[in-house]
Order: sequence, then C-alpha cells, then structure tokens
Amino acid sequence: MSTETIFDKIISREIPAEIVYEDEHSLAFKDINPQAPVHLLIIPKKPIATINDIEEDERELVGHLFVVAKKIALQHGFAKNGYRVVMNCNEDGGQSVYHIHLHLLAGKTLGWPPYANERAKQG
Ligand code: DGP
Repeated sequence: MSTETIFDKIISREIPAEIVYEDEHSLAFKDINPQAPVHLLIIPKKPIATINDIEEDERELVGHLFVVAKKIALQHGFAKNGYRVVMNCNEDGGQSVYHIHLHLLAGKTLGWPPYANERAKQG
C-alpha cells in the first residue's frame, strides 16, 4: 500500500525541487531544510513508505540509492573528505515523509551522535 507524498509530486515535477541527479530508478534533490552545507535527499522513484516496507525483491533498488550517493559524492568533490547517509524510519526515527529517502550530508565535519542536542535538551 502506498499513499502519495510530496516526493511523488517532486518526481512528477508538480512541485519544484533543486534536482541534482536523476536516472531511471532514482532522483536526488536538495533538502528544503538543510542540516549541513550539502544536504541532499536520494529517493527511489518507486514509492516505498518506510524501511519496514522494503521487500526482498527491492534490495537492488535500495542498494542503488547508495551507489547514487557515491556517484554524487565523487561528482561534487566531497567523496574523499567524507559524508554521511541516513535513512529514518517511522516516528521514533524522525521520519516525516513516508517515501523512503537517503539523507546525504556533507560539507563539514558532522557531529556524532547526531541526536546529542536533542538528548541534552531532554536532560
Ligand atoms: P525525514 O524527516 O527523514 O522524513 O526527512 C524528510 C526531509 O524532507 C526533511 O529533511 C525535509 C525534506 N522535505 C520535506 N518537504 C520537502 C519539499 O517539499 N521539498 C524538499 N526539497 N524537501 C522537503
């Protein structure tokens, strides 16, 4: 089961996005709320709601998202310095758009753990 999300509208160009990469199976575009100098989202064109919904026969498609991340990192010149890829799942994981996506973050030394600030606020 899948429900249309904002990412389907980006795929179909109903709403604009700063697209940096596209192929038959995937699309990558700039995150609207960047958390690093480079913050891209890499999505499959096939709508899969969450990591929990990934089927065995979709493993190649999901692996492809990592190959795209690597290609972008090389093309944009930050592969050597490094980067982070993250995929959130459901509410506790911080997922807000229910169409799986890899966050690709780069352009600075990224802190770890990524949730340190939230934990500090909770006390
Ligand atoms: P997550 O919280 O892991 O589900 O990440 C969803 C990301 O999607 C979040 O970082 C903000 C981004 N986002 C939400 N709506 C839009 C949009 O309309 N355009 C773009 N470019 N990014 C969006």
